[in-house]
Amino acid sequence: MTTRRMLMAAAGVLVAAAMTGSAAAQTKMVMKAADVHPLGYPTVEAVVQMGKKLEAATNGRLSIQMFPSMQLGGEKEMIEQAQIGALQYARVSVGPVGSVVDNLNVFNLPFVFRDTAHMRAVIDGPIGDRLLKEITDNPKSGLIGLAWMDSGARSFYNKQKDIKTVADLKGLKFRMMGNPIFVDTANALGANGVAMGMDQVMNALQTGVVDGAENNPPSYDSFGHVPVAKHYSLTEHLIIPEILVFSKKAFDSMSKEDQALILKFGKETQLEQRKLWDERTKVAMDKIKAAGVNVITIADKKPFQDAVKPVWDKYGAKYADLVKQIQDTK
Ligand code: GTR
Repeated sequence: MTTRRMLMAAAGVLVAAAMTGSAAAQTKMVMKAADVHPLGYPTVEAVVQMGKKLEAATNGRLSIQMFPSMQLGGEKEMIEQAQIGALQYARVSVGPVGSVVDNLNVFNLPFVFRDTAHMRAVIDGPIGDRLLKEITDNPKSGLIGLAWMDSGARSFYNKQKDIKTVADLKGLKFRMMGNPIFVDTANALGANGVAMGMDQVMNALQTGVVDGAENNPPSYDSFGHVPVAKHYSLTEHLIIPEILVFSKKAFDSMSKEDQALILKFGKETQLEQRKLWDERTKVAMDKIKAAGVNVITIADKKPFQDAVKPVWDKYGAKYADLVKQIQDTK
């Protein structure tokens, strides 16, 4: 993280203690939240709404100031800021959190979920609860796991050509999120995976450092990549939930009552965000098609699933128990 960002992060924390009555009960806190997406995006909107609920429940004593659109950097930087307590809420993909709490990487394996409905059943059930708790209980994470959010399925888009088969991916350079599993996934498919934060992707696409990237329809649209990379193939190779985490350092400084509110309203965002997600996905897909993008449906994903076997050979065994439970989830 740059010094400038560190300073911005630290300066944005506004904690004013009103010294009448019990200090814990009276502490006014403007908590900072960050997201890589702009205002109005489902994950951002869900956290803004949660802030309003917190304000209403505490007569304005607890509130949230949202820093959208990568104002505080990429997700890796946001996680670091939450760990040191300079940021309270970070809404990030599970992708980068896998480097902090290893078991979360199970969600980062290609084709681990049958479809998005399966992913929802898993995050809403005991596996979802267990993994959120693992974040909170891990003494090294510095984070409290509050809720999962929806992020649909990720598919490849690129500047060069329609991708219909695995062979079509050969030699193309794709930006992947910063986690070795994703780079290995792109490589196993015959492409070249290049890891970078979202803050660098637009430039990399424009300058040709990469030929494409991969994401769900709302992100492909809202990051402004549609006009730059007009071939979109619904490979749906990764279905990675989003996660809302809270700074453990900040949490530990709060009263028990306030902690309970953070947990309760945090968890409620899981289903609230989902509604916003479904609406936004429809709108984004319509926009993508209206922009003249070739949206290719992949009827048979089996060749893609077969091609990523090396990724499963390399990482899968470690998570075998969780994978089995995921597969058994109806
Ligand atoms: C989006 C996701 C972000 C971030 C981004 C990326 O779908 O909402 O959290 O992971 O993808 O590709 O960096």
